[in-house]
Amino acid sequence: MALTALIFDVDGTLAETERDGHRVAFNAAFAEAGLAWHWDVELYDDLLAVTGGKERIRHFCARFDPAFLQRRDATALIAGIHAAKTRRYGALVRAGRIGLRPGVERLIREARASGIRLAIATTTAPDNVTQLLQTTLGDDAPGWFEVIGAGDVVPAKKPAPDVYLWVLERLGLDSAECVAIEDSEPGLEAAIGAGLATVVTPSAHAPSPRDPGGAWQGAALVLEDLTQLTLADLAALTDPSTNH
Ligand code: XBP
Ligand code: MG
Repeated sequence: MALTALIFDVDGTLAETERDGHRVAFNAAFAEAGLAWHWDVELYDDLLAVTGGKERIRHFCARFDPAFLQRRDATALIAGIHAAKTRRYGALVRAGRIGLRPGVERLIREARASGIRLAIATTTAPDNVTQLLQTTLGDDAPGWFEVIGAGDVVPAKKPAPDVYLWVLERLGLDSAECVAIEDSEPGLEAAIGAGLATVVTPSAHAPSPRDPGGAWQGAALVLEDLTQLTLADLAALTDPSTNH
């Protein structure tokens, strides 16, 4: 089948957002709420195994502050902390603290110029996607993406395939016509689970395969970054005659 659409992950794929973006914003939100929690880089690397900010906070509490989860209003409190974190993250992005990874802008612009449809499948909150695209690519950039699947659009976040299936359904496309671009092990698992050929550009911070022998199993291509990736390479991944 011909390549019809590219589906991008956001965090770790479009930009290295985690260590100096999301992590910093979580800590600022914890301080704002008067909580003594602090996520250093080492702890955060570990917590990244759980995708989704609210889910990550809950997982942290289960391990380090179980009494917090006993509170009757724990779910609302977590939602409030997460909303503050989203505001803090947006401010960091708008301040220009997060740039796109190498090759991302070129690939997006080439795909647009060639009529390849674009979409996003991410775990992060919708506001975070809008802010990042507008700050790095321009105010109209969110509109370049025909479908944006983000945050809580599906209850089961990556590594479940649900957000990719949600995006494919709205694009009205079969997975065989699309390629996903991911950076992490949960992201790869989600994309493969939806039947997508997947290019992985490993993030410096997102979860990598724990077993080095099984590194990025199932990925169609693993690249350091997107600088050398062409539309012809991507089209080959959707063409069964090339035997990928
Ligand atoms: C990214 C995530 C997100 C961010 C935080 O995963 O796991 O949870 O760390 O974003 P992916 P929110 O790159 O696979 O989308 O706090 O907005 O959830
Ligand atoms: Mg990612």
